[in-house]
Amino acid sequence: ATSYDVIVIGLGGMGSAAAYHLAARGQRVLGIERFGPAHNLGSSHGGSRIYRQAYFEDPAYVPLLLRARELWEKLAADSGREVFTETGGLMIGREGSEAFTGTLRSAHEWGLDHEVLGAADIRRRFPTFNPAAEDVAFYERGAGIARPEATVTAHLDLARVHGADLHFAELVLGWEADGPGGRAWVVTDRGAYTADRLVIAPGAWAPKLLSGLGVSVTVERQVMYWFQPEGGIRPFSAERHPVYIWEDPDGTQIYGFPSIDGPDGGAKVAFFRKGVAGDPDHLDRRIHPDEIAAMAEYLRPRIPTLPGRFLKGAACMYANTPDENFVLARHPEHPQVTVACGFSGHGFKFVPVIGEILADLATVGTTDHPIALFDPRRVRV
Ligand code: PYC
Repeated sequence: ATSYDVIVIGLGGMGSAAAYHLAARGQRVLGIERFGPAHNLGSSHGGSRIYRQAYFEDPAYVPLLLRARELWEKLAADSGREVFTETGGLMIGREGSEAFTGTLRSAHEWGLDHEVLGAADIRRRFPTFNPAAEDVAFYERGAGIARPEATVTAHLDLARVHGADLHFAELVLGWEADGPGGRAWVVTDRGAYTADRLVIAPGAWAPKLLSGLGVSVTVERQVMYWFQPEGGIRPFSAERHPVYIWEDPDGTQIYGFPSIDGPDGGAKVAFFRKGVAGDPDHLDRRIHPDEIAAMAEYLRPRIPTLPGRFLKGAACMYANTPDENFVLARHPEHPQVTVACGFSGHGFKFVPVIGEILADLATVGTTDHPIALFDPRRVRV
């Protein structure tokens, strides 16, 4: 079997970042991906992901987001690709909501710059939105858009520059690890490989490739929608329009983006969660008329001009843990194996820092980044 320092299984958002950070540290890296580079069959496609700092999910994510932002800038400079665009971000909800009050809590805890807007301020500053009188919003200037395909391509290109071998259209059939301190082995449909360390970043294939973690990962089908707004795209341009998450009193959240694909590209919007269970090998990739109608109907009272004309949709997958926190750790049963999974629909904004953490864990065994929240032993389900 051909031998490496580290083999990375899965070259989507997280795996491609790990391959780059490991190769840049001088490790001999093999990356293996079942599909092509920057493909659209997993969780890292669709042109845009939200980046935000005042994190309602848990303030413990904030230091990682601050480091991620530095690394987004570095990745853009090193690759010459537009991987990140600052647009500002608006979190709309009621007092007490996750989107508003949770975000504010993080901002206060970490002293993050922000503005609080009432319904009239929201309407004046961002006239595409039609909030209820009781809605309030948290605005942060440093939020923006991370671009998944450009990011994966940038990390893959840079990994190659640093000497990584990257294999595409190669299916991992299985992996094994010898006892503690021993080597790891990977068998694919094309060959067998061995390495001192393994990094497994399987995305939605986590339930099929990983066992013994002690935390369950379940796969959810999600749909992204692009609409051409009524009255034109101008009010949705990235110079005028923030990324946003809008939470209803019943807990439903939508999220969306300004228009970034030119005058005919529309603007993207989606429900955050509320998906149905999916199997990554048999995902329903069609976008059904009733789904489009439900989204358009939901948008009409809230962002009235957005659902002008439906342009296209795309299905992707979340890989959810029970508490929606990531799994990022050495494998509890195999210290030479590092795992990154369960990003639960909110991982992409962290991609560059996850790559750095995976490189730390795979080479040194520990990291200075705060990752206690991602220990697979935190929940037993
Ligand atoms: O993490 O901001 C986010 C997000 C919004 C929708 C899916 N993820």
